[in-house]
Amino acid sequence: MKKQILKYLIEKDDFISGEELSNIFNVSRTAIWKHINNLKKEGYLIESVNKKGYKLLNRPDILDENIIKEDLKAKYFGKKIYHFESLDSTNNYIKNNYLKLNDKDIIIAEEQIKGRGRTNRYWHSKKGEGIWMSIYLKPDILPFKAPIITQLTGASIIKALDNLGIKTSIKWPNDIFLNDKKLCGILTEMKLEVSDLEYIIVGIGMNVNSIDFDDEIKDIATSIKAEGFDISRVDIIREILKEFEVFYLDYIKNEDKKFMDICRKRSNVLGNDIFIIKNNERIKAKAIDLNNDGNLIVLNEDNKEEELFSGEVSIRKDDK
Ligand code: BTX
Repeated sequence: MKKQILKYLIEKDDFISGEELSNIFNVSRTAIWKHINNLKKEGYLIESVNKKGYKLLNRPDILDENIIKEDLKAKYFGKKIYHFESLDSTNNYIKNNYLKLNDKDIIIAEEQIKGRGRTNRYWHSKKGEGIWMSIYLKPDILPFKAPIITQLTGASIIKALDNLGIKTSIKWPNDIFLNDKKLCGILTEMKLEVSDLEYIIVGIGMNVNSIDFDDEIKDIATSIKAEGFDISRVDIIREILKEFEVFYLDYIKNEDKKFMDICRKRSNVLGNDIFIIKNNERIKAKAIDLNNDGNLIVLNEDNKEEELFSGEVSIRKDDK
């Protein structure tokens, strides 16, 4: 009921009397008043004027489904958004509930208690400080075509932030950097049923409002705000969903991979000396290209070309 009243206030964008609301929702005016008070406690700024009623003036920076949808340009992604105050991990939520979810559903949490990166590394996801979001996908593609969706997502994020005036780069295959620090990570997971693809989960973790980072990451991490930009999480999510939708549908329908051009152009490893981390070994190499399968081509120490598959290795920049 509270959410419906809120939706109504958002759409109305003007005063509406308690009486009118009580007629619409078929409850007493006192019940309406209680819901309005609860919304105020959550941070919604609602003006109450005698004889005129209630008007929504301002909303808190929360990632509510209705707020995101209000000016969403994506047609399919964002149709259904599940928003939680707290989850262990938005990727885990999908794993545990996928039978109840539909293709393209979005899961967002204000905080994650056990946010995960690759190989189960901890992903810091404090309350209200970032975008902790997962997209549930059930495309009709062969499993080997799924991993490149990490880079498709990376290109969407780069484009989304470009639209908002923030120029980022991508560290192959799954990290977005801003001013040489890690802004965002992508964790793509999939489930196979025998040899068929059951689903893909694309998890996106982006630091937006964080200023104080925990010791473990304070030298390597940054946020939109820490770099001097004042952009709401809602606006960033809308842009990401819009750009992701274009690349994703083109890829699934036509195998179009033009997103790889962005990954190449905005790579912060191509042309650089790197270390390849494989089975606890650290091997020096030079990153020279990114092919259309999303694999990194390197020159190893014997000057031989080698193709690196994103699922199998991770890389470090030479100076890190
Ligand atoms: P990754 O394995 O590339 O990066 C993990 C590493 O990044 C950590 O070991 C740590 O050094 C560093 N790190 C941890 N937290 C942060 C942070 N907030 N900002 C910058 N650096 C950090 C990257 O994995 C993929 C992360 C995906 C996170 C999303 S959030 C929504 C979804 N749910 C979930 O559990 N994971 C994904």
